[in-house]
Amino acid sequence: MLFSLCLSILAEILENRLLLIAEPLVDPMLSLRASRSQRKIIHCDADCFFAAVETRDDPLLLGRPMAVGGEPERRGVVATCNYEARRYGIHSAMSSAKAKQLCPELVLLPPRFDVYKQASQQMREIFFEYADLIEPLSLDEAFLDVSQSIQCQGSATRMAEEIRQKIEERVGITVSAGVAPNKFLAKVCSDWHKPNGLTVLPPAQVDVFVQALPVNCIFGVGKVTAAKLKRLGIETCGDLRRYTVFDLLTVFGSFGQRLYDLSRGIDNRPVVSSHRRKSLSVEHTYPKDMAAVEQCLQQLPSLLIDLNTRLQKIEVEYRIAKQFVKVKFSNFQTTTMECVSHSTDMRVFLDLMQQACRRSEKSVRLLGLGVRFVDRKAVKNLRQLHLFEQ
Ligand code: TTP
Ligand code: MG
Repeated sequence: MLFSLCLSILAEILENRLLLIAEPLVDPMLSLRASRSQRKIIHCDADCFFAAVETRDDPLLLGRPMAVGGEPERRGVVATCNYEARRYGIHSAMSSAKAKQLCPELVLLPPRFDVYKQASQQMREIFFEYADLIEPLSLDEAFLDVSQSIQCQGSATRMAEEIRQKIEERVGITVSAGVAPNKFLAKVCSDWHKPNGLTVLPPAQVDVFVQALPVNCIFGVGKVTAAKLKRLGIETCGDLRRYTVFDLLTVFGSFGQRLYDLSRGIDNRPVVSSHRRKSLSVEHTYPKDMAAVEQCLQQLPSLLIDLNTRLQKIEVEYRIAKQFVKVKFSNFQTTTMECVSHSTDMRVFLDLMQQACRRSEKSVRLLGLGVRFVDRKAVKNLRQLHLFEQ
């Protein structure tokens, strides 16, 4: 018992070794405690997930450019493609027609969600062999907090290696992983040596690593914010650090705080096991663009049936706060409209849809309906407020 405890402490010290060496040890016990409180997060992300599952089930696909997605004739889009296809410039969400144009020999397969779900479940079972705290982000991606795990003598690096190996053996696909002291960095790391790579960022290397990181690695920094930052001469996290938190709050609002923290590699978000969804929606791309608003409105009943069916499948505790509609026009411009509501009222959807469709002269290629849910925290605060008032 004592021996394994010593081993686990030793493994932890080794993993944080650079931290211990780099910082002058004023009080060795204090530093040891600090390193012990350091979190160890693993982020796993399967490589070209749907495509990998298809190749596993049909090895003839090996080495050939292939994608999973909708038919080009029905204006389908690519869900994902293998790395061979990516060399042609094909990517997720590209229209299948464009993908075929870029690579005429592309093998395009329809998705088989049940099979992907099964593979995802198998992956999750392997994650549970190493951590209790698992936060799935999607079918093929999850964060694991292994700070308290005693497997592999507590070495997160070895746990990540074993997880990757077991998934390859049992599920038949490869997974890339990142090991770091927080979620932000673990996710960046899992992408660092994709596909089939493992990247470990020890605490002592965080500062140097983050300094050189391009700002678009920060979640929430899309093309628009990246361009805005570039105009200010900010391209890396190191550049961001020249600004005070007040500067960033002034320019970017509350997002400025996140920019300030993440550019220093600080991310205290915990790994949360049950991820609550914020909204639920259904959408459909039509085989032919619809020019008349009335034609769009006629599609609503069937969309509403789909939405209600999906709503029935989720937990009852979700309470609706808003209804919204989405319209994508023929030029791919998308608009949404929403309003406060506590149900899926057809008249409300009709009204929102009418207004949304009129926002452009263009014909319509996609329609969507959805609901946003009440934030559980907000409900709790409200209840507390009522109690307080009473
Ligand atoms: P991702 O992990 O984003 O992509 P990927 O696993 O295919 O490729 P990578 O190696 O870059 O991780 O998404 C996981 C699966 O989710 C993907 O295989 C298909 C599906 N998906 C869609 O259906 N539509 C999308 O737009 C994206 C991004 C993914
Ligand atoms: Mg993936």
